[in-house]
Amino acid sequence: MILSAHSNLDLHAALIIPALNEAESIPGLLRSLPPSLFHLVVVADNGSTDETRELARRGGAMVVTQRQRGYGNACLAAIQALPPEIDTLVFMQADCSEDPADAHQLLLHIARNEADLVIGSRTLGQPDEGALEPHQILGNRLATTMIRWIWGHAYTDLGPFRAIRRDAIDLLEMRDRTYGWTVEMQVKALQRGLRVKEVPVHYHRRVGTSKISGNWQASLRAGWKIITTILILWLRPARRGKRT
Ligand SMILES: Nc1nc2c(ncn2[C@@H]2O[C@H](COP(=O)(O)OP(=O)(O)O)[C@@H](O)[C@H]2O)c(=O)[nH]1
Ligand SMILES: [Mg+2]
Repeated sequence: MILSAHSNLDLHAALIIPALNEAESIPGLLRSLPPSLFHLVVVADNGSTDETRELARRGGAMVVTQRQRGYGNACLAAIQALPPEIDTLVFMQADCSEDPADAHQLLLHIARNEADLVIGSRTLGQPDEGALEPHQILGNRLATTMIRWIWGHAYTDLGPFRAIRRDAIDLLEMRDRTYGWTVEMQVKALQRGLRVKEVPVHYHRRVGTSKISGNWQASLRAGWKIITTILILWLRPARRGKRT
């Protein structure tokens, strides 16, 4: 759905919301979006068995469905479905843990041409108590420390709430199909010389059931994927063709 012909930042930004079984949170989230910030809202679903898609459509979003499972797959399908006038992408979770109003801060650095990728840092934003699981905090610390040792850049978070210029994400040639997506973007941005910034964002306890951090098996899988993605990008930086 076209929400506005132009955002007040003079960007044509699309909000991409990967969603898996988020019927509890999607309607409220879509209602809470700032009225003129996004040119287009895309809900990227692959495999929801609840009413996520229907509720997203009813809430005014464009729904992209993708047969192949995985967080990265959903993001890639959403990007492929974007109309040509979109120049900036914002990724946000579907679970109301992030504050859509913070997207303005993310986009500001892009609109001012100060950054190509802006990460919403939950660490800098002092998350609500219990919003981040202890193993998430630890895993984030481990991953960001590895990135600092290898590439010399001190990220404070791998938070999924972020904004990126469309030409920048094209340059990154994103490949990851699952939970290595966020770290792949951050590492490749350093490898390919993009201007990266972080801004503090709010972080709340989610609405509905967690698919990753609230499930120990999924957490282990995601953690392993993040660490191996970092190591592979370090050891084989030119590996572009193979999809993971
Ligand atoms: N389309 C799609 N979305 C996913 C998938 N896995 C997680 N998500 C969404 O990605 C976001 C992050 O997942 P979430 O369960 O909140 O993980 P947590 O924040 O670590 O607890 C949420 O909006 C999920 O609905 C997936 O396989 N496909
Ligand atoms: Mg979440």
